[in-house]
Amino acid sequence: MKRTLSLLLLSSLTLASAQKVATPIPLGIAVAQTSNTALLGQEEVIGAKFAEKLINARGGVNGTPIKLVFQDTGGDVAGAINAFQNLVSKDNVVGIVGPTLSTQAFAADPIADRAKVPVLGPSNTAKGIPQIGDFVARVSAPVAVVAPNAIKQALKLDSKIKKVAVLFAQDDVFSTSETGTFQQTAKDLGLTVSTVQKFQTTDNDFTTQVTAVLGASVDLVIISGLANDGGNLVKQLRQLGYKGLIIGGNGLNTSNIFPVCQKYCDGVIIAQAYSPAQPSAANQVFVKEYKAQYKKDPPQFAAQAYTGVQVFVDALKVIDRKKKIGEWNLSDLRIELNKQVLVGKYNTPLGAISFDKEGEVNQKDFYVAQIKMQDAKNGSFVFLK
Ligand code: 1QQ
Repeated sequence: MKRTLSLLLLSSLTLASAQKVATPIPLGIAVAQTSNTALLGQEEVIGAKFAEKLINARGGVNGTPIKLVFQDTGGDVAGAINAFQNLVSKDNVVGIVGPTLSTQAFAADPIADRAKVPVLGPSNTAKGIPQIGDFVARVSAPVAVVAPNAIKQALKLDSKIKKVAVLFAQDDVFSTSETGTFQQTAKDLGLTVSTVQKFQTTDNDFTTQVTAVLGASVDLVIISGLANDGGNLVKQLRQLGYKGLIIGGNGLNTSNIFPVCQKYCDGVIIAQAYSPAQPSAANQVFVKEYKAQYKKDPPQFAAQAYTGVQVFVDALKVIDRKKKIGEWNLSDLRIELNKQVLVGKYNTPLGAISFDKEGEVNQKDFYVAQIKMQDAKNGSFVFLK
């Protein structure tokens, strides 16, 4: 099995080295278009497609259009591996924006890394992602940087908070990483973590965990999970009588949880790596055009996926000025693209960003939003000061 895989990889590498880059320039998008993870991935599809449209309307890569190649990862590791293998060996993309989850990234990114295909994680926020390999970077700031802002904001809203309950999905790498940050931050801010409860992303019934939370009489509940499980947990906490503040992690960071927790989503606090109010010219143009098309503000995952595509395109433009993209061998271009991504500076919807040597994003501005539900179906993320 291993041998067949490496033979396959070898033959695709040999092919790639002989092969020119196609026109339009193929760029891979490997995110969750199906499964519960699509609650998160859907916004990435929208953001990436929107980037393709805007970028090509402005001349693509110095006159050469790009073409996104989508491979659905689904919500699991096997789906992500399959999507990455297709993009690397069949679709001959120059780079990959994906996957949706950190859990998937730890399994699939090494495939691209070994084949020397640059990867930009659009939403992988667990500790250790850029360290997967030389060809792996991310535009999604890590939980260590983003998550603490939510607790600080909760304390601004209620300075009397003392006792905290923490819940996390133990089968998800991101959730496990994020809860570590949440628990450490709570302690650093002088709060007592009264109970730590575990669940699975596949769970639907949280009676056991909610009972423990209620028994601990806490003033703040912090949830690290994904959209469907996280949304159901919020709903059941409220239905069983929890009245205090709730912080949701990045896995709940989408209006797609509204149909899950409905009116009970109201008041949930979520830290943000993106704000529509970010004042850069790049963001203001992005917001204006996004609103014209979708009649609402862009959400974080759309902005991050857009940024992933933009970073690849900006880097391709620099390379193209030295030697036309169509004249490169695919395997050489992939290596050059990885180098250029890491040294460039980008004016994006996330503000001005760059990368450190390992591929970690350097980003300045972070935010916190609170969900406001108008009724059981309609709501919005209100950014807090
Ligand atoms: C990760 C995440 C996800 C919850 C975002 C879609 O941050 O898996 O790292």
